Amino acid sequence: MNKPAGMPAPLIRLADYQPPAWSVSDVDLEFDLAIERSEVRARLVLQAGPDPQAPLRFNGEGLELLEILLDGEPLPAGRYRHEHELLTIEGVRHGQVLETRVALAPAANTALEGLYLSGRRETGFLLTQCEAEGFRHITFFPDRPDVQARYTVTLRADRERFPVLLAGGNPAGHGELENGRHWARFVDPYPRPSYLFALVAGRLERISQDYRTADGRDVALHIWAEADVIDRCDYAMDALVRSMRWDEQVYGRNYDLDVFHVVATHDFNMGAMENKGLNIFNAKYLLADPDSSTDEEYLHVEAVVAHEYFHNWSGNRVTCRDWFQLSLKEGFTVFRDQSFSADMNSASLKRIQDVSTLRRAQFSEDAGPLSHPVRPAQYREINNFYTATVYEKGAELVRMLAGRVGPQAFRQGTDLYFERNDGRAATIEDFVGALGEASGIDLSPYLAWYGQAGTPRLQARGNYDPANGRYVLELAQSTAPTPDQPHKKALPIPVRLSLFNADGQAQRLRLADSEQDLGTETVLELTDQRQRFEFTGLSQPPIPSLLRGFSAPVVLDADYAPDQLAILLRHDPDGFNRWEAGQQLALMAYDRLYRGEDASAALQAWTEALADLFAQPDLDPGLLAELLSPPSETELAERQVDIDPEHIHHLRHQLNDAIAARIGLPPLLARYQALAAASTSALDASSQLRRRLKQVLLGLLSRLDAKVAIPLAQAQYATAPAMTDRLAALTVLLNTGAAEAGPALADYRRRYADNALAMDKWFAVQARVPGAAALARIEALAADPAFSLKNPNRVMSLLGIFARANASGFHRADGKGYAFVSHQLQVLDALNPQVAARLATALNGWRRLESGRREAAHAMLRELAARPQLSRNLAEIVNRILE
Ligand code: 0A1
Ligand code: ZN
Repeated sequence: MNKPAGMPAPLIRLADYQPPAWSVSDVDLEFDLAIERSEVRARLVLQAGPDPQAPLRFNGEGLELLEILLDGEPLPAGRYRHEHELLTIEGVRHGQVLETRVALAPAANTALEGLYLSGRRETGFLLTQCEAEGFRHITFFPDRPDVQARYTVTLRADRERFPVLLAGGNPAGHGELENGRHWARFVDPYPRPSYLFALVAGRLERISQDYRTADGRDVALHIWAEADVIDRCDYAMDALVRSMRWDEQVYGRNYDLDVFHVVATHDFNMGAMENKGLNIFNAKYLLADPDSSTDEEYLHVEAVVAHEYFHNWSGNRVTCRDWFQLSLKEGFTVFRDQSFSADMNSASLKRIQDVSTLRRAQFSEDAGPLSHPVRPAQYREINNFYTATVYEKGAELVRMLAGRVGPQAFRQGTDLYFERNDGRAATIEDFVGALGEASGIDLSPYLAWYGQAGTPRLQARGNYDPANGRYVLELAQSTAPTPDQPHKKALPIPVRLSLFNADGQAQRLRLADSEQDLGTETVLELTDQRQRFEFTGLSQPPIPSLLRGFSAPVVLDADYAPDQLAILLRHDPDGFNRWEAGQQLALMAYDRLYRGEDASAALQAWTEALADLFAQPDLDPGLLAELLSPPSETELAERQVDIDPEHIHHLRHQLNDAIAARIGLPPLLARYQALAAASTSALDASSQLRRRLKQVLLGLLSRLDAKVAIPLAQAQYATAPAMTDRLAALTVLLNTGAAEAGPALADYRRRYADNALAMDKWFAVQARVPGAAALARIEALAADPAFSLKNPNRVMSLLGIFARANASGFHRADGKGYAFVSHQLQVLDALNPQVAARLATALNGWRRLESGRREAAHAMLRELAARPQLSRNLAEIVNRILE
């Protein structure tokens, strides 16, 4: 299944888009399934494109062609060619039926794309993954999303070995065959692209629930998993039902088949997949129980279940014309799942977490050579574009559009979009156009956001004139050049703002030349490079609270004084901007510490405000936990060139130390103990938030006085009622280097030896431990019999965490971290190119490292690029990083 590159894969460009020369209206698939060798018969009704004389060229990779017929007649060898992963036939006619029979080897498929085996040969089950271009590994087909066809799928297999047979669509019969075999048929009434095809076959258990849609359809919901984990699916079912209701209520979208299947697998390259009627999930995002899942994992399950379900409309009923439009379904669906989670939990905490993720994953992606627009203009390997930019920044763009048109017009716009494009393969213009039409607002300037890479910087400078009570806010934007885009345009940037006085009161807003009272919050739209906005009627110099709710995905550069930010941190009623003020203060302190300057003013303003907030008994514990957490090392590193990750790691410690010292040991301890005494495994939101605060407090205590914190962590580990507390305790034991960490790790391993997802966390928690000893620990773990390069979750838990979330451990000055990962990458690439490519993105920032590390990383990348056997996936990433 691996695709040796040989020569570089061709560059595919958005500008070259052409509708398909030959399309397919009806697909009839028959599978004879077995672990080692399966056979697929496909009957395709051909549809001519604009030129009926054009040759038919269908994709097909790794297929053993057994038979080929046209209108029932075998095609002679001279009538077709099968080379370079294409099947070419000249002289076919509209309406003819092309029939092929091919053989596949599922058990040998380690790339986990196409038809493959999950688990062991003796006990595992078969499943498929087709997005983006996996269907061509199953049969010959025009494997592109603008070919939409009606599918009938028949599965045949040994009943004993494969008692459960599932495919997307409605069930359309099943029965017995000779020799202990059986069959099942499925028909999907909705035309759909090939990437949404799926089947599952094997020994699986299920939980089920009946559901009636708002428009009156009775749907059977089934969640399937292997017997040992089926009792961990209840939360996913609960989340599914809530997602379905929410989409009915908020977007007016109903489910449209009689059955909805969800299946969990431990062997999956990504999070989950929205196949029509048959969602397939990485078990990590479906299974949950208090004993082995953290609170954070519960939130992920809720979000991913919703995400995949929401794709049924934003993705399946309306799909993408081509893969350049990927964010049409992904950005919109992430926005939808974010809104759902915000409605289910605390909206401001959700916003804080989403913005943190964006900054950590997307801003850093955008700051290196892998930077690309939300709608990329070109790619060599589409699987490399399932990125934070397409997903998370894409969601921010939808959020901006939604904010611009307002909630009512947004709903009218999405209704129009779904209605007009139902059953079609659409573009981003179709989406933005529908919102524009429904709202009567020209949104076309926002299209520039989709085509322009890089994170804009928004500069804000304020000037107050006490003589006339006027405040002039000057806003200016700039975006640094990115690969392929040396010149950047001005983008429309919505700046939601309030103005506060020194007592922390929001002022009424009135713009000069206008009589209108805008209330205490308004949105300014910066459309040019630079604009001035003048507010009148202010009796005191105002403190601007800018980009409230993070109204645009930009980096803000405002000339705040520490005291002004401290006022926002104490008083801003908007939870997000209150947190943001604290982050800005932390960054101000960090910048000074980094430059070796006096940081005391910023540190003092920040920690004093935090200590006061800490003392407020009624402050939401979840918000407090976030307030007490400085920006991540990745975010801090964004601010520098010549990065020394170890230095940054130490500076971040100093920020934590400053918070801990200011609050002081007795209050921290008292609060921790109060929370610990009330520990339960309850999953309600408030219990979760208190656990989160407890975890942050234990971390601060460990900075302040390890001798106090270690016994607390040890006790917390021993008595933890649920995984969140257990893992938090283990983290502190490991990070403090406590001798007690060893027995705790051994205990954890004994307890969870048979639980793959819990063992992933055992690897991850160790992979995250910073510092010089990290590499030796990782090497030992990579040699552990429980480690396997064949399982993507295990790979990401150890190597992914090490390379992407342990900067001080990975970016060693001696370059040995790079050498180790390079070796692993080469072995991994031969097994699973998608996962290898994802791991390699950890080196995106190499150019901004200090010179010694830069040289070492550069040498490693050049050496890797020179390897002859690299997959197309890894080759593209390494070459783009090197460009
Ligand atoms: N569409 C899925 C993500 C996905 C993409 C590619 C995959 O295999 C290469 C698998 C899943 C989603 O957004 O959930
Ligand atoms: Zn998605």
